[in-house]
Amino acid sequence: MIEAGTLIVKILENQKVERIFCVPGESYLSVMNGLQNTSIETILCKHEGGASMMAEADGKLSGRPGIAFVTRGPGATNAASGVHIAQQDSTPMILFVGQIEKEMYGRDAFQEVNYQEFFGGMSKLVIEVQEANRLSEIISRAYHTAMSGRPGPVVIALPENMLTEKVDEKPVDFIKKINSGPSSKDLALYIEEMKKAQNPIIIVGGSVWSEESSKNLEKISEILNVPIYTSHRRQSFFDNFHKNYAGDLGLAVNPEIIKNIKKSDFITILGGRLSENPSQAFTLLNIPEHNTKLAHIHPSPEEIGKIYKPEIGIASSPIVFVESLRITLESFDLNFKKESSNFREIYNDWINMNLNAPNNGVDLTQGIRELKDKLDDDTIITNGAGNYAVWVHRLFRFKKYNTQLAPISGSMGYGMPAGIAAKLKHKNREVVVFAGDGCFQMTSNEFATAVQFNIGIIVIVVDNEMYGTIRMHQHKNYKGKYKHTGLVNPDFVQLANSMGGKGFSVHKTEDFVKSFFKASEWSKKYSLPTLLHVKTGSEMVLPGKRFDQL
Ligand SMILES: Cc1ncc(C[n+]2csc(CCOP(=O)(O)OP(=O)(O)O)c2C)c(N)n1
Ligand SMILES: [Mg+2]
Repeated sequence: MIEAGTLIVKILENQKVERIFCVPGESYLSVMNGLQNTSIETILCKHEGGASMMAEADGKLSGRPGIAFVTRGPGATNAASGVHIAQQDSTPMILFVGQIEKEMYGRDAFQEVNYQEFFGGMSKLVIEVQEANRLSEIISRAYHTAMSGRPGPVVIALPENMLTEKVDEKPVDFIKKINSGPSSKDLALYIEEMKKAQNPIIIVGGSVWSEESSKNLEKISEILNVPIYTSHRRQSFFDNFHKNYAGDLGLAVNPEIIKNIKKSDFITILGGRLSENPSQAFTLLNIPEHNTKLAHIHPSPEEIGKIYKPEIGIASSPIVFVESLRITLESFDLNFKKESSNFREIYNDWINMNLNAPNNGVDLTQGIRELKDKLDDDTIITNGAGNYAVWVHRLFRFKKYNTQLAPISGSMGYGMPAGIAAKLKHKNREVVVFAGDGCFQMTSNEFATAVQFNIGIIVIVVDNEMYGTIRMHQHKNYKGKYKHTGLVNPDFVQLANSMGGKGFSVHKTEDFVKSFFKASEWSKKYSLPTLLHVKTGSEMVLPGKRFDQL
């Protein structure tokens, strides 16, 4: 007989969970006790928002649920930020919440929250475990739910007195991901439409991808002779140096990309949903019916037809779809000669465009341009939300799969916890976090977590002394009225030093790369985080654009 809390740990061991992210609480002491003696690493965070974002990023990297543990109402409400990201970004994740004792329900007991009501609208499943002997069944269901169809978050509430029950249950074995796939008829129809099309394009997105599927898509693009666009913040799903890569559908998008997509006579949305940002506020395609042919391939049939009515709808994991399509295409000798389009020229022009520099402060454009050429291909770049991220998305080029971790949900504060999760998973790779001064201060406390767990990441804080994105919107809508978007910042270098890492300041563009490598060396030597405080001034609002040029 073992305590239910220990059974949970054994179930997670069977799932090959490498680490969990948590803020402790007395409500789940029994699980914490189980975690004393296990191969699973426990990452103690400073805030449940950080813990849940780390778990979400872990899920993004592994394709299996990232795991977070938090306690009761205060922990769960703090953790909601990561759950919401998992929902919007379609990331498998399980949030375990220590719950009050069963006998006290409904009395507004200490820290009581109705999790069904609270998380109901932002998770795939919220479930409370009433009997310890059903833990294997419920966690098995949670794993299947989090990974299947459109992946997403599951919340499991664990009443305190259930956790201390003694049980004699077998922990459920490893739970495999169930994949949907295309029928041979689906594939034949799709290939038929590809043959007829003059200038087809494919837009890659979603979350069910892998290194191998990215390679399969390269092959497909070569055989079909089709340009590949990546969706917002999914730039590393396709090698940006490949001759068929055509650019990304992000914020502040290249207008030529929009023109090209609008000219296409056959558009494939592959894996994603073409949500608000990549669809440029739902203006890219007509809704519900576009005026040219549309194929939508998504792991969940419920997502197909939700917004766009496709000519061809295929409920398939994109991983399985591209594998089957590649094999089918390679077994025939088909000729897919298409109109030659100038998509690659458009992409290169955009990447290499001459962009105005600021009169004062560091020129982020030049800094990133110089840095990107010097980093290894497997470097992982993370960020949160803010205009600084537009520089990152526009100027970086991603070669290897899943080297970009950025929230589709547009959550500030994501870069720091995502960077921690990435470095824990890939200890020998460089991890670079980009954060605005506003963004960083949402999760800067997790810098101390990185110190505690010897996580040698480099955090680049882009300091323009404001919530620049919102200032930009003020400028566009209420020109001249800029109250409530200015920031009085701490001394970021001292902040990093005081937490036990090391801060470096960058005041001149020419010092950017030099300081970066100093920071990188220090991080490697001591296995501790470093911070690069980059003073950009407040002149530039977007790459190459001053406020007065908006
Ligand atoms: C959690 C969260 N709160 C608020 C916002 C709204 N928001 C979007 S960008 C932004 C400002 C970001 O400021 P900063 O990180 O300094 O980047 P900058 O725009 O100045 O480059 C705000 C407040 C958000 N996206 N996420
Ligand atoms: Mg800022």
